[in-house]
Amino acid sequence: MESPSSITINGYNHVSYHSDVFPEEELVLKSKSFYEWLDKRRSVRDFSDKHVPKEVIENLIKSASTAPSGAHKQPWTFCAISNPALKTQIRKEAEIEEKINYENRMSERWKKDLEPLATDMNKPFLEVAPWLIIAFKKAYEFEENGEKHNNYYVNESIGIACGMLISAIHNAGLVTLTHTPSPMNFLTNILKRPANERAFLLLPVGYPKFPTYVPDLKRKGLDEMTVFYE
Ligand code: IYR
Repeated sequence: MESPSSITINGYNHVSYHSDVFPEEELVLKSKSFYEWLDKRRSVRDFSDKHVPKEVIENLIKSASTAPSGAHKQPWTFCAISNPALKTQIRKEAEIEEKINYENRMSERWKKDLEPLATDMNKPFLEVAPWLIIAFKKAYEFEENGEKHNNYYVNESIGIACGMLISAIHNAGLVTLTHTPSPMNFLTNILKRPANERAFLLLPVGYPKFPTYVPDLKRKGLDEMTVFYE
């Protein structure tokens, strides 16, 4: 008997779902090639100002929005900024916070840990990259009747969405880095976001400057980060 294309559970419609099923040999090859491709991604700090079409940014954000989220509340807003005056203002205010971070708020040990990454309080990429995407998390929301409700697993949800966004950026042949000016409240003010939105992560998006160098980092091997229980 053919299975129905939809069923009802708790009064809600559920549609039939099929995942791709591959022969084992192909499964191994596909998982390996995906890993090898993802392993080529690097955080890049030096951007070219080369144009990236708005439609690309729309597709990247739509990719991020496919992330799973607590009770499917999708507790996020993505602000995509190409406006030069706004980028300049964001750079100015981010660098003010970063200067305080690097000079006062960060421990010596922290700064030592950042030395291999060659990052400092100067953030030219905030002006040079053609786009900045800022992910805001929505801790709570108001329903149409004005009732306030909290969202669930907000950090997990937006963290996963940002991970998928980073993968989508890599897939497009573009680069990014996870910039975390802290505190990030200035972004709420500059972008006039409502009180229920908190800036979570800032991702410049564009092409790398040529030539670009990235630190010669090694990633942990499987045996350093995995425990199998078979
Ligand atoms: N928030 C600062 C400092 C910084 C912190 C870590 I941990 C990094 O991996 C990189 C930078 C900044 O964005 O520069």
